[in-house]
Amino acid sequence: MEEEEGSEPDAWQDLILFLQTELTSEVLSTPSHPIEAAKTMIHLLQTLLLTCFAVTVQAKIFGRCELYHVLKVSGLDGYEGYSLANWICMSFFETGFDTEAVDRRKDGTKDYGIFHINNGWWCKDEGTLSENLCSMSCTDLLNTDIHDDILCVKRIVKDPQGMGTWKEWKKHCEKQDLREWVKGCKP
Ligand SMILES: [Ca+2]
Repeated sequence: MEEEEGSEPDAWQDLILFLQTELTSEVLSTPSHPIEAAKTMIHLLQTLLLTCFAVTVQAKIFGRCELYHVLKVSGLDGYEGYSLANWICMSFFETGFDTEAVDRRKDGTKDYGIFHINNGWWCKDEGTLSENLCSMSCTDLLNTDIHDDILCVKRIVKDPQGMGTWKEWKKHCEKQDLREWVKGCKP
C-alpha cells in the first residue's frame, strides 16, 4: 500500500531507534569466540523478527462478529434507522473489515479506514483541503481503535443521503436480506 501515513512512522522510528541501541550494545560486547559470535547474531536476528512482528500487528482486520460487538456496544444498532447488519455489510464491501484501508477516488480524494471515510469532507490529512466535519486527523482512522471512526460515521449518516453515501452499501446491501451478516454473532 502507498500509505506511509498513519501511526506507522512512529512505530518504524521506534524500531530503528531500538535496533540502533541494540546493535551498538551488541557490537561493543561481541565475543571473540566464533560460536559465541554466532549465538549473538542469532539473538539479534530473533530480536529483529520479534520487533518487526510487533510493528506489523498494529494493522487489524476485524472478524465479522467481533465488529458486530464493537458496533453494538457503541450504540450503532438502529442508529438513524440502520441495523447492525447494514454497517457490517457496508464495511465488508468497502474495505473487507480492514482498519488500514486507504483508497484513492477518481476525484483525487482518499477514503480512510474500516469504514472508508473520505478526506474531502470528514477528516483532515496533509495536502488536502477538507471540511473536516468529524474534526479529526485521517490517520486516526487507520489504527486499531475504531471508536473514533464510529463517532464519525454517526455524524456522516445524519446527512440526508444516510448510508447512501457509501457506494458499496448501495450496490450490495441496500434493500437486501442482510440476516447472514449477523448470523451466529451472540447478542
Ligand atoms: Ca481510529
